[in-house]
Amino acid sequence: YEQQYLDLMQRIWREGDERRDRTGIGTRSVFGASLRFDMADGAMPLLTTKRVYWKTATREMLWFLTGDTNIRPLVLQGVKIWNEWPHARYVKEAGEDIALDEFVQRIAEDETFAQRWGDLGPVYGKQWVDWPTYRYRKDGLFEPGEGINQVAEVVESLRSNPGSRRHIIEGWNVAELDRMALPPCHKTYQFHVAGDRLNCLLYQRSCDVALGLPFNLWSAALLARMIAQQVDLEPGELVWMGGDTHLYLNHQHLIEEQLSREPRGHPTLAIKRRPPTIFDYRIEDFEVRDYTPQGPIKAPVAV
Ligand code: THF
Repeated sequence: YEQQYLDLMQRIWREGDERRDRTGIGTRSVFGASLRFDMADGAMPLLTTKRVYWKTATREMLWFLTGDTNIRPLVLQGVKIWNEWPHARYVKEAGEDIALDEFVQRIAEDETFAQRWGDLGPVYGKQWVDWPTYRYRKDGLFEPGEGINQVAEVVESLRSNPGSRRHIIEGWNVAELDRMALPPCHKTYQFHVAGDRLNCLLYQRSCDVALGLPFNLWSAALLARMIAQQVDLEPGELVWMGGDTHLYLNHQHLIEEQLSREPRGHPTLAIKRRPPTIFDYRIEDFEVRDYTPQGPIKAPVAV
């Protein structure tokens, strides 16, 4: 399976069309790509051709499930992957040109500052567990309704109506895109029951293949594993589909290094406890086995 990832990387680098992107860095890109991975027997799509920080990605997933959209809980756990966006906003809106490290330290130390500047807007967590609704009144005006917990509803629908074709968690709330630091990339998750197995399909509108995709694949498989455990199904297939699937031009060293390496072994994930609900998992519940990756390859994230 990892070969599919490396083949995709190679194809984009060789044949992708070069285009300027929102960040100004430039990418090579293909439109429309897919990967399939069988999660039977605990297997996980965790790359071995570079070290992937699966605990970081897992902490991010657990943070999504809390519904939080402020980076502070991540910062306090040493997770840095969302820091660039609030920092860029702070520099722009507060007009104070402070270094990223210093900004992050203020987020950690000053809760009031974090509330003001650490929020990403109504991104994944908010839409997943508290999608806002409204109700029309008799006078034609509308008032706020109760938020929808899509994750809880999918768990419930998988139990009560496994054959449904509507087991969907959607991040793309059209009405709120303009308040998000970044509109969702991994925007749609669909689940599907086949016999005693739970399949998961992730559709991602835009994909940073070198930095983001290793995380996105792990996270989607992790979510599928947690949900499968909650609804007493075996892990099935993970299907990944990408829209604009790209490599940033400043990731050349990463790409060349990674393409020179061979995949090595088949890591698995053990979940050591069965928490009472999908919202009760903790980082200690997860143990990765047989993971002997090659070294990490650092590269800058495009903001
Ligand atoms: N924007 C861009 N340009 N790329 C992305 O991958 C991306 N994301 C999220 C939102 N916007 C994005 C943020 N997720 C890393 C990993 C995931 C990210 C952002 C950054 C990253 O730098 N990973 C490094 C270091 C990991 C670490 O220090 O823990 C790595 O080597 O993997 C994709 O959803």
